[in-house]
Amino acid sequence: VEKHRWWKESVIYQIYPASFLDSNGDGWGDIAGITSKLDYLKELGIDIIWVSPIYKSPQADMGYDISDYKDIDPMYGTLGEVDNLISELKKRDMRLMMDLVVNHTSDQHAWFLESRSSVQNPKRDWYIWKKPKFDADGNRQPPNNWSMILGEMNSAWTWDEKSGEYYLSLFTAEQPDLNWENPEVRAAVHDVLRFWLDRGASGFRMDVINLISKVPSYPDAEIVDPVHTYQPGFRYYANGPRLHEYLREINKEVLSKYDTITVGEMPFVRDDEEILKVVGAEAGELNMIFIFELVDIDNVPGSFRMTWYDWDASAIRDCVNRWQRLMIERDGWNSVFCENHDNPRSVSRYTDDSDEYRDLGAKLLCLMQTTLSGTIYVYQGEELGMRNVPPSWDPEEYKDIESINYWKKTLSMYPHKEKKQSEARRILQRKARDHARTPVQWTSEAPNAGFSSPSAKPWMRVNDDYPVVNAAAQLVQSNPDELSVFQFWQRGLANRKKHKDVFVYGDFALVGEESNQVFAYKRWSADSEVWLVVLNFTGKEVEWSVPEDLEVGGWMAGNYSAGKVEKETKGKIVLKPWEGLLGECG
Ligand code: ISL
Repeated sequence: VEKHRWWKESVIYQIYPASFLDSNGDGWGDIAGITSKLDYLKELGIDIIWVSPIYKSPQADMGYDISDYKDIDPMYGTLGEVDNLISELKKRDMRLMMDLVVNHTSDQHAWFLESRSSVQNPKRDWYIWKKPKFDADGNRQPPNNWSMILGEMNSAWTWDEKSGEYYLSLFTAEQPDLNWENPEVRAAVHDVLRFWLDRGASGFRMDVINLISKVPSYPDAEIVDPVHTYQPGFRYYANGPRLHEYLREINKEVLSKYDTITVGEMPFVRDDEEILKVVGAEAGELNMIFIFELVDIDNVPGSFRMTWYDWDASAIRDCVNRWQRLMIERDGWNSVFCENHDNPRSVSRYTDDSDEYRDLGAKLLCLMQTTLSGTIYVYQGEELGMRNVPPSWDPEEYKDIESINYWKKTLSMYPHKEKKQSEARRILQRKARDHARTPVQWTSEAPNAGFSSPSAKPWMRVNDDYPVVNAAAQLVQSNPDELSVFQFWQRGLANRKKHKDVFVYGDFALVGEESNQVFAYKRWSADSEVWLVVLNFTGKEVEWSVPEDLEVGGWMAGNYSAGKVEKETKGKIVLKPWEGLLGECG
């Protein structure tokens, strides 16, 4: 693995600005709120913050629908406040990563308003417009059967009555896809990148960047779901024919002239060779990607998010193993993450978020992430073990456009079917993006947990558990024998940096028998000891045998204890529910 790259060793913290910290009492988080918490983040061990979109936006999809790439939405602040944030970051030797959303714009972006205004407009071709098709009965139909990603029962095409054509809108009708085939569009995007790099940003998280090139014939997708009219079409727009050309062009025109970090969101693609074309050391495209294998672990394969699929530790093991190999054996690079703003809370999803196990579960996942190769991304609140919203919340509390579309569609399709509705409720309770979007719980202060002033009404309801789960309670070490989730992360990140030859750049191998309960691996480098990580991904006591060829000197850390762990180092050991161990071997 190619060493000594700052973007490989850095720890990134994702901020979802609406829910981070509200400094002016309007119920929405803001830039000044972010700036006021930089010391907290520094203390945790963070080097870079990635801020989800703060540009001007009608907020149809919480800022992932941008109407001006070079200005800030007033609800978040001003360009001057971003400059101030950047200089405060620099003082602390930290950096800023912007969120670049250029597969689509808002339907209120000036480019789209022009494009929509008439078939002759010079910007018509900046978006993807197509004539309707007609069925046997003469009814108007979209150009193909692709479904919408954030409203999976709808068509991906939106009808424009005025010009008599459809435009492609893969995510929602408010997010028309840009036409990257048009060189003017690409030049305009390059210009946006330069604007932010010149202002002092250090790089970009690139939203669904692998969807920018579509198969030009726009073929119908195969039917995977006969109940619905529209079908997932990602075979025809994920890693399309010109993707690599476009990415290399971004590099040549812009990135190569700066010292940047780039991470591309890359859903729907699992092919090793295709991935290495993007993130291989010599690829010249992106530093790393977000691949969704781990966070899609409970989706029905081939489907979108609003589905349920059972999984166990062996699925985690297979997925992590594959990724560690791709990095280490083939000199690729990648990101390590369990959470983001599009997924439920990891402690609720991969472990047990009951009062008894929440703390242990969060630490188990921390132990795993801080001992794997890849650039680490911590999502706001993950360092506190924040959990999903309680099942008792009514679907009306959910604010995300995807959840709202899904719930509305369920009610309209099954108005009298209680069973269908409760199934849909159950899916929302497990999978909705809202779970990660509740305000960060800073203190135990009623009613807004320090996110906003007590008299404000937060844009989204605060999770009921804030009196127990909050940052203030976790910053103080009340009991020297016990670490909070925050302190456990702090230690984990520090240990990773101290032994970066092992945990960032080292070798990786699975350990022990294949198991659907325990996931164990070892890490080492040329001149280091071997480290052993053992993770019990069940809520039961499980017996596990230390392999005979591993001489475990001692268990250095574990999620049940603040210091050295007293446990057998040879033969059969008993792992407690959700127990994770880090051992040093001779
Ligand atoms: O649908 C998915 C797989 O089930 C998603 O992972 C999908 O790829 C993802 O939602 C893309 O997310 C990004 O782009 C969206 C935005 O709504 C998300 O918040 C953003 O992270 C459109 O910009």
